[in-house]
Amino acid sequence: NKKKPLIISTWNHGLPANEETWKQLKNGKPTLDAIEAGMMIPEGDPKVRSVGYGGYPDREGHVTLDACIMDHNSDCGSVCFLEGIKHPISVAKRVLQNTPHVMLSGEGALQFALEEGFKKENLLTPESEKDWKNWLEASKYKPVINIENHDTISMLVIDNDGNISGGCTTSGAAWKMHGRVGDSPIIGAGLFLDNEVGAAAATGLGEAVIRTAGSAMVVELMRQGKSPNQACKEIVERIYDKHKNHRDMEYLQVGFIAVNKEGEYGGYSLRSGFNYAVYDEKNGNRMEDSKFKMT
Ligand code: SD4
Repeated sequence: NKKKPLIISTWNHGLPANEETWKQLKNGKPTLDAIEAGMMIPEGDPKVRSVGYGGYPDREGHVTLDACIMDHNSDCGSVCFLEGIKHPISVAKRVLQNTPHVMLSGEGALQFALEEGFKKENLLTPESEKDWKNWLEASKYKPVINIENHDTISMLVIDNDGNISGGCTTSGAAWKMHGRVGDSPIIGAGLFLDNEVGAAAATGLGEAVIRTAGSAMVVELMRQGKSPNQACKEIVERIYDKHKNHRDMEYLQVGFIAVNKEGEYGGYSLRSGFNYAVYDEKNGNRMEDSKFKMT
């Protein structure tokens, strides 16, 4: 297809991430390195309170990170419940490249990261610590829909060779229980791709995405011939049907982005306010608003 390369990333913080990934692809860097470099930008930005350094902690004050990466050979690397490492996407890439496994968690993921030369640092910024202490006063767990227009960053890439890869990184739901892992590091939930078909990734309330194997289902619908937009919409409708009488409904937001092998892309969310950054040769790097089911 003539539409390559193509990069699509969730939320406003997708723009600077796309910018870096595009630059690296144009410089001939390996696709996974390009994805990693792009996603490191929101991870390292303390103003982004939903990813990496400066992310909101869990209810015990721990910033615990989830990330994954997947390439066109269906090789995957993932870390979850990782503390003290600023760039979990980089550790996920090392899991893919340097271990016989797909996923490392918690202490084991940290041990691996340290062995790989990563430095342990404090990721709880004074701002996030202050917000956590404020939250503790009422201690009411009610996830915020479209949290400051960022949430998880998920990125899907069609590279110079037309191959599909993707990544996902997040500090997870603010004020989650200690040990909680969301959809973002789970291949099939927060991210899935099949290089023959396309790729999909999620943002929003991870529990709902895991319950429905969200990203894997979007890819399967594209395999059956649905467009990226149609496939994302159908899975959002399914998530709505499964949750309309569920306790999570009052704060439920989910959004998907998808690309197919032809270079078509799309997105769809349950509630309004979701957007994604798209970068291609023809139109450059820009934000697009997602279609949605309800306000
Ligand atoms: C998660 N999808 O961990 C991520 C991000 C999030 O509310 O915080 N959602 O569920």
